[in-house]
Amino acid sequence: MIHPLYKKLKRAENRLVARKNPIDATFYNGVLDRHVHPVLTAAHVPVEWRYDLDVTTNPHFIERLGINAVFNAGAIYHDGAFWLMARVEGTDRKSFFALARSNDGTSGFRFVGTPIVWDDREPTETNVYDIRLVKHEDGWIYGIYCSERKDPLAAPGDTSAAVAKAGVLRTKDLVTFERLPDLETPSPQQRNVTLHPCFVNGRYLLYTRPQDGFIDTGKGGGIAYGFLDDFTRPVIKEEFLLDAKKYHTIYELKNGAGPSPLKTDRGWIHIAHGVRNTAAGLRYVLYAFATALDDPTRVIAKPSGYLLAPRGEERVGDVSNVLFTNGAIVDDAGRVYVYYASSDTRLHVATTTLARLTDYVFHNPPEAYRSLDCAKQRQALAAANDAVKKGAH
Ligand code: M1P
Repeated sequence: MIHPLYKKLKRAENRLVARKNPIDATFYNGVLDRHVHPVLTAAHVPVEWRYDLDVTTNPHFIERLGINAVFNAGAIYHDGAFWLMARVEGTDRKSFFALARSNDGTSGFRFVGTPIVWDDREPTETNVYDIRLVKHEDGWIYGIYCSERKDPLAAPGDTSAAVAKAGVLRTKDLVTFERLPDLETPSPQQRNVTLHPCFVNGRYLLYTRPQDGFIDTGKGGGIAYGFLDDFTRPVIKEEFLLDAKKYHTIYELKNGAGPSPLKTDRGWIHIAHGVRNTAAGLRYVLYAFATALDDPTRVIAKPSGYLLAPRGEERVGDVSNVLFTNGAIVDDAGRVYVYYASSDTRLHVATTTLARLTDYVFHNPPEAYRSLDCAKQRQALAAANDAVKKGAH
């Protein structure tokens, strides 16, 4: 018999899913609109994935498998709906992937099916997270994610040294997932690997993030790229720097590619994360740049500063002061949905259009790198505005 408390919890879950999610009128930057509520949280995870409903085996209706957080989701438009493949983290610290679906992309996301599993061909794989979904022109939907395992070379007693690799899944229907071998790259560790949706000179183009250590990128200089011929034997022989980390920028310490780049009439727009250190710890923000349509390995525009930074309640969570994105969708009308997580705890959406994003990336001034030059940028803007105001009178 089902426990009597089940209905109460299920009603609360249904109310949460049914909540409308209007644009947040308290925020404006002309580029993106934030929405009032997170699109996914731990409380969105179905009661059935957390509780044993049977009153005889669970008389106290105890949550048997708790959820800690839902964040960093891959995203794709498929079969007439918006799909998120979220990082769902249990109270045991393990993440798994689960699909949530919505009809409008900003509200009504409901987990469907069951947590995703596949043929286990990497027995050392311990934790999985941050999948990037992309429909490639070869006909497959690829999911590239961080596959983490204990460092086999860890010194005795070191129980936290880890190795991050890029794990690869592919599917045609978001139901059955085939696990392909881990991506091999010159860098000993990889996180934040993203696939370009088109063949480039007949090859797969991947954006990588070389790193020496599990956390520190070390001499890995920033977001890189490399080419691949065959996903069943995925070896990138050489990595080339695309977008370097740089002193006294919002991506001074490290950066990483976000979703697969978005095609516009001016170039491919990339939304990435940049990390700097502060006295209060690392600060992760989102920034954007564009690569050339005919050569997505060449950066052609990059506005200065961040596109989106943690704000209000977004600033607090398991890993505070973090915004991170690995999923975005463009609909047929050119509306863009950027799914971003805050503080490794919950998932939000910000919406815009390709036209607005293009204007931002190509017309906002580039980084000036020095305070005096930044002040001169603003001086020039203020002077130009004085002239505009005089013309208006
Ligand atoms: O905790 C913030 C983020 O840290 C990592 O990103 P990066 O490799 O760029 O430092 C990832 O673990 C990511 O999941 C996490 O949100």
